[in-house]
Amino acid sequence: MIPRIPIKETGVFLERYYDNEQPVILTGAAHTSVSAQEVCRELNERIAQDQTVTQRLFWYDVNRELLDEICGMPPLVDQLLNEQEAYVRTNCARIWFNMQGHTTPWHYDGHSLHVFNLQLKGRKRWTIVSPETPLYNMPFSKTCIFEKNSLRGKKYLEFEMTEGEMLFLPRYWYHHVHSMDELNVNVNWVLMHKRAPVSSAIAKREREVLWVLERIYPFLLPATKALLDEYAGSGREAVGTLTRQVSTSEGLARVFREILRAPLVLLAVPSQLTKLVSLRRTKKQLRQYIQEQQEQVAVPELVIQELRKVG
Ligand SMILES: O=C(O)CCC(=O)C(=O)O
Repeated sequence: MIPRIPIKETGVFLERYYDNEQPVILTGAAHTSVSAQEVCRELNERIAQDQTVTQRLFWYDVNRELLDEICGMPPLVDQLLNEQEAYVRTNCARIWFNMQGHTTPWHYDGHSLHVFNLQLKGRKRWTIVSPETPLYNMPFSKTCIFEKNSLRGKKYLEFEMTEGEMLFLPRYWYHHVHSMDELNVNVNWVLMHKRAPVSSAIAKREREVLWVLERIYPFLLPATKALLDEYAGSGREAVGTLTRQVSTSEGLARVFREILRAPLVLLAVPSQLTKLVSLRRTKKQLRQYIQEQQEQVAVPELVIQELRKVG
């Protein structure tokens, strides 16, 4: 069972979970009586007006100020984002609106990011797998090859996140997230700790993959170059902290291991196609839903006041 501790127990959190890169749920992180629909409408208005927002496949990358205005940042997260010990990207916050039935597929977050995930509205069911017992990844990627992974022999946790809870998801933990209520809103703040990652199979793989990419940089596609250039908001400097100790033999062995995975990718084509169809469907439902919401009368001032109480 995943541990839960009150967010005000900062010392316990830092010592037991943050420093050891172990997941935990922090309770009492937010409270708002405003409905999910109103939160969604308000955040959407803000997002539409802000030029710096980047729309991703099913979330938005936003700067922390945008989210500060809406729901405030828990002081604990504020402290960690400001530390000299973290690399922080400009758009270090993310907003997720998901309709019932949406499933975020298996992956771990890129850029060696630690995630603070606050459930503002609705409920989500998470399954997370430790980087010590890896799942099969696409070659050179953080996305999993299969959507149905056997968890036998894996170190994993299953739990539900409810309103006001904040999950600390350490770097490299795989996750698969299912939206349970009609509308679900959660926000993330992300950072890369400068300290060397806690040792695990996936931490090692990430370092080796980056080492290989660094060496073939001129031959990379623009998107992969951008991964290195923008890594954790600090680019090649952040990459360098991870690749420093990788030896040539480890790097070359990684190339072979990743290539050996190619046949599995072919086997996974049907499950990847099903996943894409399902993601397109839930995204379309969400677009329609937001459009309907925007056509209704908004009450932004009330919503902002209520949301400011969060955190
Ligand atoms: O909320 C979700 O559906 C997915 C969240 C996630 O993947 C993340 O926070 O990295």
